[in-house]
Amino acid sequence: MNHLRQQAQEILQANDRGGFTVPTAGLYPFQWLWDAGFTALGWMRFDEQRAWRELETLFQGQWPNGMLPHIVFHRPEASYFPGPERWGTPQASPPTSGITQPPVLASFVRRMLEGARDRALAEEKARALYPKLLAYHRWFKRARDPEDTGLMACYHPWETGADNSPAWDEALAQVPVDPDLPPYTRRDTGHVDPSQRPRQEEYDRYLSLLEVYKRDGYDPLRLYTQCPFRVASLLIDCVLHRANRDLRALSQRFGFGHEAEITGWLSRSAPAIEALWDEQAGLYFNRDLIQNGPIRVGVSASFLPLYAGSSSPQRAERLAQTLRSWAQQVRYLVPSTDPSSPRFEPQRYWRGPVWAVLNRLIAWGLEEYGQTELAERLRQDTLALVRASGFSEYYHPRTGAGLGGGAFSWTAAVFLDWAE
Ligand code: 9WN
Repeated sequence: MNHLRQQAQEILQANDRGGFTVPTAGLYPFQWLWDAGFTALGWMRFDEQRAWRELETLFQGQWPNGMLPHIVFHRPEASYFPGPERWGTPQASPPTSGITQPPVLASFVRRMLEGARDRALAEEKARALYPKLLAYHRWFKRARDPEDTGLMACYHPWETGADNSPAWDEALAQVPVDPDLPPYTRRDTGHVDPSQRPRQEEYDRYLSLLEVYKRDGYDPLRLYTQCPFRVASLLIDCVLHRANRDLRALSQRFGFGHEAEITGWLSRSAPAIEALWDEQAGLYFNRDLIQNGPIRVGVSASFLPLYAGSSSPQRAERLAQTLRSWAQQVRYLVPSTDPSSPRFEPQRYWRGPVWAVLNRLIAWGLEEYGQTELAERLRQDTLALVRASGFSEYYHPRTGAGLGGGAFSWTAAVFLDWAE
């Protein structure tokens, strides 16, 4: 295992661009929001100073309204599309995208603080990050849940982190392809076999949504009623619920005094997440906010209410049963789509492959509900995939083959954080 730890460290070092870590060279040459969170957990295992720096650099891209964008374009790079010109956001220095991603950061800051060897450094850094985290979470509540429903409106599959998940098929199909869509060349399929990436018709709609944002001046409240793609995503809502619990703990620890405000948010999000439960399916479903109905396809995020901590012990037990039934159909947990779904595609990105980061989040949840055997199974499966196929972006749940980009930062980071 030691040589793999060594290799994982070397991947983070090789992907380090001076204060930020690219997810992988070529395919993703900038800093991504939730990748930065996981990557910081990895850096913590061998260079704490550098770990904190990852997050500080990410926050250089925070918007004045508190939004934290999903990509920060620290310096120009032609190997990725769409870059800053296509996003055309008001944010110039550094330029950024105009949407967010699963807000793992407050939880990871708390975790980094609690696990730090250099306590004084961790106290100083976490205290300094706190106001920025609070501004980000306040933005979520204000911009994405103005009616106080407890669920956040997401405006793009990219925001959910699980871009081409079959959960978004119908909602995305409702997005009209812009008849004046400026021509573009995809870069992703130059780096990765197209059979492992989203389809062209999805990309046309991903890009059409950018034209809507630009026309609407990136006004979040206008998008709240006008955006042709609006979903409540378990990845955003469960991660945010958990992050708010951790933000509240940080507020208390440092004496910032925001506990009542955050408790108010939590009291709305917990029942709203639980209302996504489907008794017959034995899991949670995402929700289409335009059709106003559940999206009935099981995905790996369907287990995340365990990570949020909103499930009852009965529902947690039922989720564990559902996960065991998935395990009968694949060799490695957790496939990103229910393997019995007709939409399951074991090699295509978020339509079937296993992602180490989802395994990590789900396992945290399982542990907290006392499902230690299943949590350990997820850990062992993740380590086995790395041993068999290296540090890939994602893996085939039946063969264990490595898919997507290679020498991948968050996979290396999860390994460093999770291997003994
Ligand atoms: C768009 C960087 C990111 C991850 C996402 C993953 C993928 C980007 C893309 O790569 O998305 O954000 O262009 O495919 O889906 O979760 O953060 O690793």
